Amino acid sequence: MNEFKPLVFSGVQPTGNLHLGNYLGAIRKFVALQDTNDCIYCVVDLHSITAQLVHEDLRGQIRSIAAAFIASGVDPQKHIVFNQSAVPQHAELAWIFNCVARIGWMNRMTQFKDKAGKDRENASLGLLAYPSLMAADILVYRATHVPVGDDQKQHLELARDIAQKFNIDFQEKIRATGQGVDMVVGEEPIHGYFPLVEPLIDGPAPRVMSLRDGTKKMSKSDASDLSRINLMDDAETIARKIRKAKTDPDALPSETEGLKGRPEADNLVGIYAALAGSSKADVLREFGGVQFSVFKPALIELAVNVLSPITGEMRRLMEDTTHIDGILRQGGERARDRATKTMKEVRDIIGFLQ
Ligand code: AQP
Repeated sequence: MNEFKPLVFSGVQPTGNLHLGNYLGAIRKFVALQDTNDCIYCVVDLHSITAQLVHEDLRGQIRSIAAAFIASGVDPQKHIVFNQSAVPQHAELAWIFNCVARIGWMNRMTQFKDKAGKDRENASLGLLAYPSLMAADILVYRATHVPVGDDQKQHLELARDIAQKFNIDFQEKIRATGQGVDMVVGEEPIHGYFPLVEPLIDGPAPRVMSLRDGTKKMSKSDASDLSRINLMDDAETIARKIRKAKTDPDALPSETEGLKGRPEADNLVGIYAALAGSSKADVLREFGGVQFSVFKPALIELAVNVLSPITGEMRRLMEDTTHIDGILRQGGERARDRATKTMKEVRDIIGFLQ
């Protein structure tokens, strides 16, 4: 093998209502990438128990994420859609990566600091090791590209660090097994087993912000439901949330420069651009100089037009749990075949008895 085969992987946690940030930052990109790439999309249920152990309806949450993927346009026949816990090799590789990664690397993760809060000693060990499992999710398929929102950038850098340390520490053994790829790390040519993943973060809304505070990320766990547009919201709710979205008193600028220091305006323009498939500059060419009282109704119309068909299809899919479960089971089998091959090679590289 001379180079890594391009492969897209990404995942979403079943930890609550999916929102516009998850859709624009991740799921919409999943759909766009599937025409030109081999893709694996995962409901990362093992991650969902890191911050909160007991969930009222975890099965329902898992099904709703899978339904959102499919309702948005992911093709589960051409590509792979499955839930993480169906492929135990994710957890097996995560254990190995726990031994590759350093505690200092994990302690520096801003998501861990945010989620653990002040009482770090009381956070689960799983929450600290979360990025190690995330690296395993991707690398158990030796995936090369990962579409995510901007908040996951640091975790992907850590996945690269883990892959790099594994490749360097085991390089002689990798060469001996004949399963590696010639690659250059820094200036150094090495023979590595895991690719250094490329994050795919671009677009006009890589970090969708809260509708109540333009400096805070739109998030499932925000106490205020008005802060986010959920994928299951009906048209009336979407309209009410956008009408109530925080703004400043000025008209929209004509150029993107004018959005500096105006986080709420920047956010709403970015959302419009992402939903319309255009850019902030295009949106401002159309709406520069207008007041929010004019821009908000246009945004409501666009958001409802884009999201309503997805919401309707999600509802329809979730009524037939046998169908969704069948898709996940079949996807799990296909994913397991690939992950089994990787883990056989990884065990061989490390030197475990097979
Ligand atoms: N606000 C956002 N803007 C753009 N992308 C976002 N993503 C999440 N929030 C935004 C992207 O959605 C994908 C799935 O995220 P996740 O559910 O696995 O984890 P998360 O980032 O922890 O999502 P939340 O909504 O913020 O959940 P809580 O409140 O539980 O922390 C990822 O690609 C993520 O980047």
